[in-house]
Amino acid sequence: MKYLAIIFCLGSAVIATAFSSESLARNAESREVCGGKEEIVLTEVADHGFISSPGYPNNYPNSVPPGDCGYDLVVRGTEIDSVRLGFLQLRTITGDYVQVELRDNEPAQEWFDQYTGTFDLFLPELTAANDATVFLQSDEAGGDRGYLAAYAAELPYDFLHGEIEVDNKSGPGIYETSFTEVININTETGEITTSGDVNELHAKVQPGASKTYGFISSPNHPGFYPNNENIVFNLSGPAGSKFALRVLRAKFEPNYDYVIVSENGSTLLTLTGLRSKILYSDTNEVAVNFRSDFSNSHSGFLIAYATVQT
Ligand SMILES: [Ca+2]
Ligand SMILES: [Ca+2]
Repeated sequence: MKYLAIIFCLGSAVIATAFSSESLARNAESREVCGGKEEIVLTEVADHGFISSPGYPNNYPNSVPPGDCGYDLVVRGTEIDSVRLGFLQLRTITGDYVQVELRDNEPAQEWFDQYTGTFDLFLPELTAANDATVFLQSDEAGGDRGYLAAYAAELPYDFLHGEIEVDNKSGPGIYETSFTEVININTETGEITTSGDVNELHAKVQPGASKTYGFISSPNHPGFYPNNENIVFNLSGPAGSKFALRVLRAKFEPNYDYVIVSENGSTLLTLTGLRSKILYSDTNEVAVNFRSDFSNSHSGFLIAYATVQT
């Protein structure tokens, strides 16, 4: 674990692990209501994805008992040792809540927090821990959309902080790319098209379980991106919706490689490092432009996107 997220510390809670016959019966019942508790193991190969409340983006069910329905995010790898968690939407009403638990080793520490209300505009900061648990609890009546969160393993230290060799940057040719790849992502129809090689598309776009959200990344991420890249990701969603973007990883050659997020031609964000805050568009159309110059690359970026209906 390389840094601690700053969240409210409510003290350390002991997570019950004993299985009584009563809790087993309760778990069986909960699986019918909300799918039960799922363990997601992050490895070097499967290192990012989404979790959501049951039924998302439709309303979550009623009468979901605390702790029975949700996710344990567990990191098991020789290179990776912790997970980042970034919410893209979080909506509950009084009587219901989302609980987030973060646990670290060496020193052993634990935090948990509960969220009730409409957090779209002030979602929890990007958090990180050795492992995490997220679940939703609901009472017997009334609900909302619940939550959608992206997770990604933190990259090994060398990926994040390793020295990059800097070639001589003098002279012309820094951005003489001959081809701009345009990737169109439509979260209403689920259609994803590219003006480049369709066989390489999976290395740049990874749709989630629903067509309304997914990941975009620099080519080959978390491997090093190629030189001379110019990729425009055009995200469009249904009329009246907006986009939530969450940067989970970012590492570029300083000053020469970058990502610009724009809307209606105006820059919303120039990305050079990890940005912990959520980024919302005002409209249903956003462009994300990745550029790299002729030399020196790094692990690039991983951004989670989601169409958010408010
Ligand atoms: Ca409720
Ligand atoms: Ca470069």
